[in-house]
Amino acid sequence: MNQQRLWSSLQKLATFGASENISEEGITRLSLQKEDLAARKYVIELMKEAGLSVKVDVVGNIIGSLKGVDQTKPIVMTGSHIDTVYQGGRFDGALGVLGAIEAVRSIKESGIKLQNTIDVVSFTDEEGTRFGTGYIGSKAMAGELDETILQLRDDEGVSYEEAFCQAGFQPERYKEAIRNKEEIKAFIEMHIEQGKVLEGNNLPIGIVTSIQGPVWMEVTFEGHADHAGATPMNMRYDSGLAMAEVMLDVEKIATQYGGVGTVGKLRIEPGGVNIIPGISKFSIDLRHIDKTKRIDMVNKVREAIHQVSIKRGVSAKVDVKKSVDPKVCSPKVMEAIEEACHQLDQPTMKLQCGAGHDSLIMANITEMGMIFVRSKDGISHHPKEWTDTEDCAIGTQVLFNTLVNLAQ
Ligand code: HGY
Ligand code: MN
Ligand code: MN
Ligand code: MN
Repeated sequence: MNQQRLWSSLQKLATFGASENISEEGITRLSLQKEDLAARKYVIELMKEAGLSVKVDVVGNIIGSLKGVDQTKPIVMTGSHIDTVYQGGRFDGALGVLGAIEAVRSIKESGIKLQNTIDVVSFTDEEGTRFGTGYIGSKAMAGELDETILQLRDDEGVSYEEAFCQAGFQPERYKEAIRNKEEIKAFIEMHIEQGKVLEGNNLPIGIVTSIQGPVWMEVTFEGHADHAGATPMNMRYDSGLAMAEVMLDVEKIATQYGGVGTVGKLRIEPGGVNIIPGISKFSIDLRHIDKTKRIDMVNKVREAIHQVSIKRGVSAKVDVKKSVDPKVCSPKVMEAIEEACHQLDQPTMKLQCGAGHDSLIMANITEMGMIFVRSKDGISHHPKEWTDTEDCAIGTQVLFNTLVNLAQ
């Protein structure tokens, strides 16, 4: 495993979508936008340099294969994503794609002959930042993509379908991206932890036991835009105050259930200083590691939305944009990762995962496991996201051994 080669590929990938002042404004590389398309070309180049046979499927998943000795055996798959959030960091997703390319390239260079083929995948649109849903590439592979997704529009009004076609993909043929269960033996994703647990335990590597499931809702309150000066307080239908109340309800309910709740994206129309908000549109991201509690949280938040709409005389519309159940990682894959750490004399620990990943979807069609790599100060979805080069290298070496353990 060549640490320098990995590190320079991570720094090069970070340039695609980097703002001038990257340390303050980070990287914005939204799915299917020009920065993402340029980054995709770079990833394909890296896969070819690594000696992998590369194909891109109808929804833009980039798949680099290292052929195994026995083509009749199911493949071992590893990968992550290269799209980012707004003003994101250098490592979220990127480490799981570039680290996988480096691990498989090193396996090839080492001369080890593996029985099973290894596929390295860079999934399309994991984050969902641009079109408000996410996990598109993994959902297409798992047969969970439905065509309503293709009509979603970004903030500029561009539909997913248009964006796919402009990028040269064939979204209407999305069913061709489906991989059946039998052809995949296991899926492993290496990812930065994006939390503080590994750092708190002074460990570079963790083995994920389970992953929280996210629900994303888009709520629209419609009241009456009116004059801010001439309308008495008791004669208003203020959609902005309705939104404000529900934001606090989300915090209260998530805290009460021991889950997490976030309102990260919001918009008021018409949006003038002296106009009472007519329409307020906002996102709600709710997560819990326990499926039943997550359902209860969602129901409580829906009830809160309903109560506030009655109290304030505003109409409410709730669209669920994403709902993925929490997942437990495969003991078999966890064992392979643990064996890899043992082979490398690498102390590790088991931990839960708060963030969502393509692994949540891949768990629906195969044995899934995740390798976590330490995040500095637990920061992520932020320009200051950081993982030391040594930790990236250790994570990649653990992935190397895990892949060999599963595919030999
Ligand atoms: O939302 C998440 O947890 C991930 O970053 N997509
Ligand atoms: Mn992310
Ligand atoms: Mn990620
Ligand atoms: Mn309330």
